[in-house]
Amino acid sequence: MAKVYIDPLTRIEGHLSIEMDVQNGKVVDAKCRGDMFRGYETILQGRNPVDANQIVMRICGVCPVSHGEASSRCLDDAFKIKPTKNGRILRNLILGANTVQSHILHFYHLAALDFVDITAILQYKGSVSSLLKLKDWVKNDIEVKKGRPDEITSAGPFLPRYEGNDFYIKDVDTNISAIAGYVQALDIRQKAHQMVALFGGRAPHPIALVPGGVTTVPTSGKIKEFKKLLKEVDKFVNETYVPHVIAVAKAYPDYFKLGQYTKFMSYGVYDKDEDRKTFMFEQGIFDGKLEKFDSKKIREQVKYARYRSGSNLHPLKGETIADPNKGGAYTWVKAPRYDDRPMEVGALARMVIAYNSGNELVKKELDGVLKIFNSELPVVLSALGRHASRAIEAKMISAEMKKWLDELEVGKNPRNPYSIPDSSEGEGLVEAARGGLGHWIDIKKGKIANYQAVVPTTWFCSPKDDRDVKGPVEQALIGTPISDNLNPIEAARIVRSFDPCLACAIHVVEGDREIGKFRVC
Ligand code: NFE
Ligand code: MG
Repeated sequence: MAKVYIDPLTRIEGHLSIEMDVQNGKVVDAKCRGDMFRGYETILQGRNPVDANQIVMRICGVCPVSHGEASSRCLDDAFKIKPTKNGRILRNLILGANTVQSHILHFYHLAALDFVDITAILQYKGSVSSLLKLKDWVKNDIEVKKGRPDEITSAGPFLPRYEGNDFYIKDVDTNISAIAGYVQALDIRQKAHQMVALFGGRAPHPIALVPGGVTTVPTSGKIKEFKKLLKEVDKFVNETYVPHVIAVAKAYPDYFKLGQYTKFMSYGVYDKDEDRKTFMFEQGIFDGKLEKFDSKKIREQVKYARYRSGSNLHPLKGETIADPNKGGAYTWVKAPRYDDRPMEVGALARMVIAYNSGNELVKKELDGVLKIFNSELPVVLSALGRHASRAIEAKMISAEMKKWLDELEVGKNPRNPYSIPDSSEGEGLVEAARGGLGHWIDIKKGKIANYQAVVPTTWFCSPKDDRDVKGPVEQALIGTPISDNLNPIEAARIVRSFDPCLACAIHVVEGDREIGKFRVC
């Protein structure tokens, strides 16, 4: 049996390492480690409750919108208010623009280079200046790597890379097309950020998300500008992103069988009413069959996490007491469980729950994908299913955003007023790009007595729980074939298909510590 480490796992947000036992070319055991500690939940204690909104957005630069939205809803609940109709729609639009941006980021800039051969750009014969520039960068990266094969270099974004004969797509045209998509995606993400800023005040940390709605009054000028940007983003999603995901899926059909997991949770998202009763993507639990979601069943367990907080607490009573040297603990990520079960969250979870809830739009899109691959639903519960779900979702959200813009009431009130109660409790649930995000607040004497965030990556990158049941990524890795222990690209593909963000998952930074040395990936 060999120990195989990916430390750190690059091209994700934050620091994650994976430890695997590999026997006869297959993963037989896996540990998912979040290697840094931050501490936002403790920073919040004693502050004005409305400050939470702006502070929690600093948890992450990739999904600040979702933290701002979860926090606003959490304060809505604690202040006993609801958003106005405009406030609800503007929140949907800001979140939608951020999610589409995030999915494009994940596919092209975080995951694609596990499949696409970046060195194919050296055979590019065209004249697009950005691609010619890229050709020079890649050439330079290869030169640097030749001189210092075992060192991490900061020469460029593409190296070090996994080195193996059969790791990448062979067709030069497909590779060059995907690489052109990689470059174009940078520009499209900027446009999506501009969409966030139009109604959110700025990006990436929008200032307009507040309890009761959004501070930006929708004007016809802003709506027109948003529509213009959306048209370009929508075109890219339909004509470039979706076809590239299909090309990768056709080249790597095995990944419809790898990285499987079968328990899913969604808090429901893109609210259709101000009471959060109806959604574009439904709320629910799927574990062989659909179940009704009940947030009272959420707990965080810490047997293997570096905390001496009480274990198995509901987030309203949650604690964040760091214990860096705790015996047996192997991560800073807690183990959230729903009714004692580790749940996968994210676009795939949203699609599976919507599909099983009878969502006609999702059914049409998912059935379309299954038809292309001549397959049935279970294949979707896999690494490729996660990529496909993000692409489908980006397409659907882009289409839906056009309708939401038409539902806005020009010049009308985007938010309801609030007053801060002396004591109250609140819960704010939203679906971030990476999955279900929950914030909980306990207000005493008008200040934050306790604030807890349970984040998507905490769900899927969780360690073993109090009953020694592994987290979703750990379980999904078991059985993965590893062709070369020094280049475990197959495992990296599985982990990355979940789109981990450790900055979100732990929300704390331990300074003065070497995060790790690595020579793979
Ligand atoms: Ni830092 Fe985040 C998203 C949230 S993930 S990216 O999406 O919430 O755990
Ligand atoms: Mg937390």
